[in-house]
Amino acid sequence: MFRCIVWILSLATFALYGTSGHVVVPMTNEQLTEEVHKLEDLLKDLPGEVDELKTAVESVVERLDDVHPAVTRCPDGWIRFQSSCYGVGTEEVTWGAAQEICGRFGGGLVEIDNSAENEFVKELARSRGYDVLWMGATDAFSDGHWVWASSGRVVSEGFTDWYPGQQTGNDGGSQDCVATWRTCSDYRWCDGNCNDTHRFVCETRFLSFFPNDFIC
Ligand SMILES: [Ca+2]
Ligand SMILES: [Ca+2]
Repeated sequence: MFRCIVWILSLATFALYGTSGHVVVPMTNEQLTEEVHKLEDLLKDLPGEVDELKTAVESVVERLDDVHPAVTRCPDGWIRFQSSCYGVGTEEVTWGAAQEICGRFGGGLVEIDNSAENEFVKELARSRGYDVLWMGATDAFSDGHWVWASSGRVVSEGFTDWYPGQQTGNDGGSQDCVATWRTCSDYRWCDGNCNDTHRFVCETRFLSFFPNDFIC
């Protein structure tokens, strides 16, 4: 990603000033088209580079655990899994209220990145005997177009676990918020009315919870 940003800045600088530092004649259409194609190629590589960065961060965090375990702590009562902390809200609230509560802890309703995290969240519900847990995706702004609300990531571009037909239907009502649901084939994803009240799962990165006395 950093490489891409540097490239964009370099391109903008070159287009305005050339290599001499003086304002020059703008690039021709052909030159611009060629540079745009180079940028498009770089953008295609971004998802892979983001995954590499995530892996690198997790590796650094594991090392931090050895050096100073307190650095990677989660808020009291939260559970660590991979590179996040998870809090299960035990009160039944609307989807919007749940998102607001998660925000007070610097996070949001859980966003599922992979099958391991999905299974972890399902087990949070199973082990507690909870039928439903709100998660962080909504299609409130465009029916059937599901987005993870905190990050803005498009749900269909990553891991999904929809119960068949759930991501497109509204069951005659307004079902714009997603939850892991016991009755949806053992906690697969179903949509529900955002104003219904359920328990919920928050997610936040644990690195934002540095202890007050931590000294670098
Ligand atoms: Ca996540
Ligand atoms: Ca909907």
